[in-house]
Amino acid sequence: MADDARSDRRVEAVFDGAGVQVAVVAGRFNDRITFRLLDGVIRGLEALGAEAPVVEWVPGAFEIPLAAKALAESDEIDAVIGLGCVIRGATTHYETVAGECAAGILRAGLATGVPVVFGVLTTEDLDQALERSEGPGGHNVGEESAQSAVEMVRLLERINTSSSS
Ligand code: INI
Repeated sequence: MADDARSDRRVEAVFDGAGVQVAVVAGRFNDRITFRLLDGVIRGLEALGAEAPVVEWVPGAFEIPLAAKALAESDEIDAVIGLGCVIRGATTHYETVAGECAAGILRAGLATGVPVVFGVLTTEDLDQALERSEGPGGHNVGEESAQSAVEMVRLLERINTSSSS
């Protein structure tokens, strides 16, 4: 940005998805929403030139971290995206499901060194979830997650290459 005094030193994100293989772990709970997020991931990856994703389904957000870690350990996978939808009004254990899912996704990435992206909606109600999982041209957290996955793959490649030379 022009008004940012440090902008000349900023390292720009790289969104080149060529050859990047992403795996998606999607929760079936609230799948009206998670299918929409998955559509967003597919659109996002295609726009960046990445491979079509491998997709695995789990019962709900709570199960995403374990499957994400297993996929991240595979040599064929460059990044994992967890897709889920936890709606506060729909559960008495919203904090537990959403919090443990977030913590587990973070741990899966830290344990494997592979980017594991948090594409999980945590919303007050269904309307908010619909607003964040829109079709082409609209706001879709799945699409943003695809961008985050590719950005992190390229970032770690750069860091790992420069630290090994
Ligand atoms: N899972 C979700 O993905 N979203 C929710 O809103 C939700 N609620 O409301 O409870 C939910 N629960 C299921 C949970 O993720 C596990 O699948 C289940 O507890 C079995 O371990």
